[in-house]
Amino acid sequence: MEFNNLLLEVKNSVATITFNRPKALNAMNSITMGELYQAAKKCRDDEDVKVVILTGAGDKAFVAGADISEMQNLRPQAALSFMEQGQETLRFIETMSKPFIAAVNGFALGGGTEIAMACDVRFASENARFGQPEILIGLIPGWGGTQRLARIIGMGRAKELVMGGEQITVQRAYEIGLVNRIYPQDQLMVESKKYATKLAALPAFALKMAKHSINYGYDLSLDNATRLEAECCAQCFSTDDQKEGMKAFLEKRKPAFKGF
Ligand code: CO8
Repeated sequence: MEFNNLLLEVKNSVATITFNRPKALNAMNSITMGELYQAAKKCRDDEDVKVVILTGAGDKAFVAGADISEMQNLRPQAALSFMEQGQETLRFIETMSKPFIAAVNGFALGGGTEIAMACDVRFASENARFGQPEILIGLIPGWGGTQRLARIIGMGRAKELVMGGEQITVQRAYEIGLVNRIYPQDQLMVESKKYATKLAALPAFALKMAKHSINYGYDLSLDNATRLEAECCAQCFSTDDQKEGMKAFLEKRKPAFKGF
């Protein structure tokens, strides 16, 4: 499948999707968002893909937001369609059975922070900057930013960022739990791929259950959420990988997981 604004590479069980409009700092227009959805589906359906990395082309930006030139003349209904397209795509990524790593290599503003937040973990380079600056152009976030940011960093900090529109450094993003790890720019992809390769070798069904339990348990009551967790954990006992993992532990050897 050929894309205009994305690159998709699959190597050693890891897919890398690169936003590829560096001249516009990888700003997301509707074509790119559509391609992201298609690329994510392709990764879901490709049995060779175990983990997906999202990153941006160039050394300046991950994604500098939704494309302002495309948005400037939208009427509310068309704006809503663009938001729905983005929200569906990001929810698809967030709930897909395979892990997603955001390798944030520069500006992740507005829609860029929103895309990163839909991923399971966020690694970032030392020059990365985050923020929800929509308020500065007369908007609020529309691709889940008001909701995921509050869930990840807490409501008080989310309100500060969304209402004030300031950018924050990667160090601050790390302090407030928005970023998991910081790397020098030239190490970001090396380390992201290393981590992805590590995940790719883990039991795929258990990884899927881990993601599912956290995603779908988060907004439930503790009673229902722990029940969901127990059901997900119980299902792992139906896999060969659970048997192999425990057997290998008891035999003091490395497990050979098959992915089911
Ligand atoms: N949209 C379109 N073009 C962009 C964007 C963008 N978000 N960001 C950068 N560009 C373009 C610039 O216009 C410029 O193009 P050109 O060379 O043709 O003039 C090129 O990228 C380089 O940008 P700058 O010259 O501005 O580079 P600087 O290093 O000076 O500044 C910044 C970098 C700080 C990242 C700056 O470009 C900037 O502030 N960008 C906009 C950031 C922003 O406001 N993002 C949020 C957008 S709104 C959003 O994401 C809402 C998402 C969901 C809502 C959907 C509703 C329908």
